[in-house]
Amino acid sequence: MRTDSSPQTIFRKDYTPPAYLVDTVELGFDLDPDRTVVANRITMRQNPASKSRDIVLHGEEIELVALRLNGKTLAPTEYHLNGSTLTIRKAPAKAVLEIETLCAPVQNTSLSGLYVSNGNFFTQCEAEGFRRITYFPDRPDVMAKYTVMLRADKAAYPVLLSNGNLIEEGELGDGRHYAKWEDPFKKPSYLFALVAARLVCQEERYTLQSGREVLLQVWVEEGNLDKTDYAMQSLKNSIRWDEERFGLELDLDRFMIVAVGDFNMGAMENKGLNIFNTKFVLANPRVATDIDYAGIEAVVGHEYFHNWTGNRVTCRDWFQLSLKEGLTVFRDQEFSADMIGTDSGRAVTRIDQVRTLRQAQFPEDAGPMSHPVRPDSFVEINNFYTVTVYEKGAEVVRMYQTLVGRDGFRKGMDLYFKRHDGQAVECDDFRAAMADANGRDLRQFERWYSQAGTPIVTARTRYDAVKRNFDIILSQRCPASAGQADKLPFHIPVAVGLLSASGKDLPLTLEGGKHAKGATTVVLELTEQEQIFRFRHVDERPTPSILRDFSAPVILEYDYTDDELLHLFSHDSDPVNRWEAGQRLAMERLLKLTAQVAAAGGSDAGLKLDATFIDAQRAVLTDDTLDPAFRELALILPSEIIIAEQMDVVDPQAIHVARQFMRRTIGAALKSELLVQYHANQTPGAYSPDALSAGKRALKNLCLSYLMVAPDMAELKLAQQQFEKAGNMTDRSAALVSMIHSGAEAGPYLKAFYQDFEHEALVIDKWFAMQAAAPTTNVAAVRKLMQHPAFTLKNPNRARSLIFNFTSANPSQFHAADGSAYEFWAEFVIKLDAINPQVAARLARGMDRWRRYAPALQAKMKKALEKVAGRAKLSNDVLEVVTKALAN
Ligand code: B3K
Ligand code: ZN
Repeated sequence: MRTDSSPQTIFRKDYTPPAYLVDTVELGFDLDPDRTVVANRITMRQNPASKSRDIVLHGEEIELVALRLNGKTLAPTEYHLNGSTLTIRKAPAKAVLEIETLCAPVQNTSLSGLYVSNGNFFTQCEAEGFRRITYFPDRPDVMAKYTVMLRADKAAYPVLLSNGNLIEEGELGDGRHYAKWEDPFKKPSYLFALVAARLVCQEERYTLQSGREVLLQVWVEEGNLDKTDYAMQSLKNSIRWDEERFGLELDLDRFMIVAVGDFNMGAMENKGLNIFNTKFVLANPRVATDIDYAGIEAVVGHEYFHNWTGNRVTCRDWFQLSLKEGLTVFRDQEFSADMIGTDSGRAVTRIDQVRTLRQAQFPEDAGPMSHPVRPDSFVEINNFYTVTVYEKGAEVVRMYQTLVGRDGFRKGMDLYFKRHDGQAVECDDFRAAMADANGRDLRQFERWYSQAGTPIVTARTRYDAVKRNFDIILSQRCPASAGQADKLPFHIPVAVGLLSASGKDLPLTLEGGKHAKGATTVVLELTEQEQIFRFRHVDERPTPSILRDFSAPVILEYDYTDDELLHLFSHDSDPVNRWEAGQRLAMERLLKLTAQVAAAGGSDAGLKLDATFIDAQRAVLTDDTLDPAFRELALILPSEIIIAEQMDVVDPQAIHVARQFMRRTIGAALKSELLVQYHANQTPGAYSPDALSAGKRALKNLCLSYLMVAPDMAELKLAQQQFEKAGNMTDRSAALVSMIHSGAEAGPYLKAFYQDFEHEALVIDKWFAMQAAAPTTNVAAVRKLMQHPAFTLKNPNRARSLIFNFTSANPSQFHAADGSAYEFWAEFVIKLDAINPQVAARLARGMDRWRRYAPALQAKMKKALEKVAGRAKLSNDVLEVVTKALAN
């Protein structure tokens, strides 16, 4: 909670090095839910890079019991406690601080610092949670070696874990026991972790490529041991992949993953002791979907890869967050793609990434919270764990690889570790390593880190049949974003191919280009405001395929004709652009239909969908040479959120009606083909989460959802049978969702589902989520669901499952004309803020795009924002979000 009246903005330009460096930290914990005693002994020395001689420590929500400097107790007059900083002025060059503090983990509902979940102790320190455990220079550029002594009741907390290696354990009498852990590597405080719990583990000895043997453990609550195989397998795959792709070896003898039910985000990369949201650990076919399995693989990989990109080389300050997050997301994306192994599988993962960017990052970049990949300021750092820092950050890293090639990228990574292992560095250091290892000038590339907003690349083309030249003229601009008016040109890699009339890739000769002879895709480097690129020896007017593989996170404008798009949709050898052509065809139609619905007062009477489009959809649906996963993606229409982003004034109801009309029309026109594919893509036999099987299930379930837009008896029966006979959660939940969305009586099925999974928290989350996101669920229905005994605001997964899915995945109900859902939003932002500011601030983001709606809705949204902003007691987290929303 805010203690002083106005929140402070922290600026990147104000960075100063720490006055003192820390060599060792010895922590002692006497764990008790109500009153935990923390003893902390820090060995410090003056930092030659700083002129200051003041020791500055951070502390929050903890009670200081004793403070000693070099053996002598300090009287309250010998230090200064101001808000959350404790300062010892004019300290000696060498200082040993001994600090004793108290905290109350059971009362910690923010889930930051040391807290209790289901009777067990866990910690979460990133970004600034360590200061809620003890006084410390809680900043990432202070790296030290830690020794940790844990003491607790043995019956209640038989398992005591911390970072690094277990060096001693034993009994204490009184039913208490202890464990001593030592982390051999220097680390910043945000990577500290402890767990004291009643847990069980799946463990395995694993041999690294070097021959060294390590111990791997996945810790869960009793009763969940049947759900740890996939996390363990993913961990082993991650270890192997990082050895093979980047030559990076696990540096510890022991690596642990611990699952916890109450957690603010996905997982945390604490050194040697990764703590995970149960959602990204627990899986078996009965309870987890294909998407859950893919999520586990990605997040286990992500946290493991942080061991090098984040832990061994960390961030100088929190403005550099993308240094570790953008890079590590890129690494987990490449890992997931490599695990599938096929080109088409790789393309499917790439299309998913593009969809996430458009669904979440582009709107963020165009809204009030817009910020560069490396922000210049923040009020609350927890608000900057964003899709911009993570996903756009990963795109920025991907562009290096596109510019210098895969081998060049590896050289850059090698140099980065050679230069910076054990250091806390900046995004600029990573860029310098990429540039220096490849002899490239990447100075202009820096703008991807400093300028916010999504660049718009406009392409024009001209063909000279006599000279056989084809010119692509590219220009760029970037709209003003919050706090940034004028932008300079970016360094943009634009991958391009040219298709012949028969749909074949033409071999390319780029004037002045250095590409291989016969290449069919070349990367154009757009660095100026406008540039002309000339292709020679082009015998016919080609269809350009621009921004292949989504080579840069930009919006591409090109005046494609329908015929050109249809040509690309049928033939482009680049699967991402092939999919993209289909999305453009759909989007054009969706926007027209939406305008017609709006003009007709919300009615879909008289709407038409052209046969050309339906035929193109049919062709893809029935093309058995295409990967089922690709076909599914090609047939999903752009989401209501993505359509909204294309409109000047958003009309959520009209979008919903238009999109539903289109789905219903496709469902009716392709009914027989959908049925054929539904049956052809069954996956009988034992469940396997592999990409091919998952792709078949995705296509099959998409077919079902189309058939269920306006189902007849036979189609309803199909869904019901699938629900009843399904041998896995993917098929079971897909059948149930299709029933809920069709408006058919789903009550008995929802009830049966609930009863079957009453004791599986993650499945009950799904049960809430699928109802919250259904366009048939209005705010009154959500309020009713909140009365359900299984609902609680205290568990982030549960709160998100119902509230967030309603406010962010159910736009036509969230934007109900009477504004009742906005009032609901305000009420729960406020209620959640009193429990957990980080979760509340995420919910608060739901109103970011309020200025884009019709005036009547805008006024109601503004009122809701003002209601929240006007509260006397608000966290900095929520205050920053709503203040920025109202200001920009
Ligand atoms: N580094 C953590 C995120 C911490 C979020 C703090 N609010 C997880 C991850 O990105 O791997
Ligand atoms: Zn991360």
